[in-house]
Amino acid sequence: MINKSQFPILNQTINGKPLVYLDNAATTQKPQLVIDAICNYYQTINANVHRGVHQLSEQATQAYEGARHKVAKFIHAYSDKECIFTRGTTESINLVADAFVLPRLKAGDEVLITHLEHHSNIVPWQLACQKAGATLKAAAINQKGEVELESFKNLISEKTKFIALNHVSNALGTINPVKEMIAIAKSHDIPVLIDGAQATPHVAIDVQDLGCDFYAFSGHKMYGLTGIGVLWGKAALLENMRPYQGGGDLILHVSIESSQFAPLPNKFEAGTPNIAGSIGLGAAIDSLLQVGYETINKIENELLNYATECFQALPGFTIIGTAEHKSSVLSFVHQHIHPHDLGTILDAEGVAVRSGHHCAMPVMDFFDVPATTRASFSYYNTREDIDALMNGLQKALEVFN
Ligand code: C6P
Repeated sequence: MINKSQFPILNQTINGKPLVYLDNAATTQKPQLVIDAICNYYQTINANVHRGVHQLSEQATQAYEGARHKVAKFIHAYSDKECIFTRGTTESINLVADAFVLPRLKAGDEVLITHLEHHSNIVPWQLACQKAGATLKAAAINQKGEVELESFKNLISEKTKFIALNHVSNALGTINPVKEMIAIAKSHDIPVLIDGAQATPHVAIDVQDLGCDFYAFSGHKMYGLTGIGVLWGKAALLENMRPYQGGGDLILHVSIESSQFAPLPNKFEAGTPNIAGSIGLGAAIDSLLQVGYETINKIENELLNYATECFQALPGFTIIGTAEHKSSVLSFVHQHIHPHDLGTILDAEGVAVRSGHHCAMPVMDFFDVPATTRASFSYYNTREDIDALMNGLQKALEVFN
């Protein structure tokens, strides 16, 4: 049974109005189950992992590795050791750019992304390409905000050494046909990373079925904490990569002259990890699976359809991003009212949305807008929340008339 009361933060007023939280693509709120898991960890078993023989350290290690096991099952990894805990999607992508792509990239090579990417899936590739003298290419998108598959195919050549694609666009909500795109990449023998930051809260992930080489996601977008995320990679590739950072916990033996690195996954987890964050991510996975993607999709699709319908009655607004396959994101602009003004007026009504470029400036450039206002829905949102959004937008129209 889905109940907002399972998310304590939602039970408050903002500016004297009940909070309506529609900024879930930026970060989701945390269910009591996740909050309890963190409290329980700190109240009962807090200790460093992989280090002590004392009981607390063993319990903390068990809980930490238990969370890794949950992650592995959640994304259908071949094994737990392929799941590296990172700070989030951004760090996961940087890890691959630095430790896998850069050492294999030569002058004249190309890395391929799409025009729909978040900056976290653009800038690491720019940095790697600049260092290697390689070129970053981006497949075109259409007016609906969908990737043009012909452009994607046409940009692949023998120069293409790596492909990085988002699964779901944060700015528009487009769900990309990544399985098909991965198959195209694989027919050319090109390794692929999928940025799954916006996918895991909405789409069941099976990395084996997708056929990609790396999959990156963040805990906080899927009801877990900030500062924790995952890089999944095929063991054979991870094993042949150099460590991304040096430090404790990733070594077998160190002398002043050289170091021998620990096997996966420790090789990529230098220093004391985010133990509480990992345990919270395990609890977040439990809570997501308890609700189930079928229910999540049913609720979120209904909310998206209802909100899209409601927009027809609002004069002067345009929805940006009308892809056939969309997650529960509604990005929009008004012909006269700036997105930041819309965001401020909505905030006065207790409605939290995001206004800005959403760290996807190439998408904004394509649609020739400086920014959009973005409402992004979770399964804990209701039709009443959409009504509050619409009332807030009506107020904005009155203010600016
Ligand atoms: N998008 C948004 O409001 P981090 O910050 O590492 O957890 O995630 C980065 C990231 C990467 N890819 C995509 C598709 C994303 O949406 C994000 C984060 C947030 O849209 C914050 S900018």
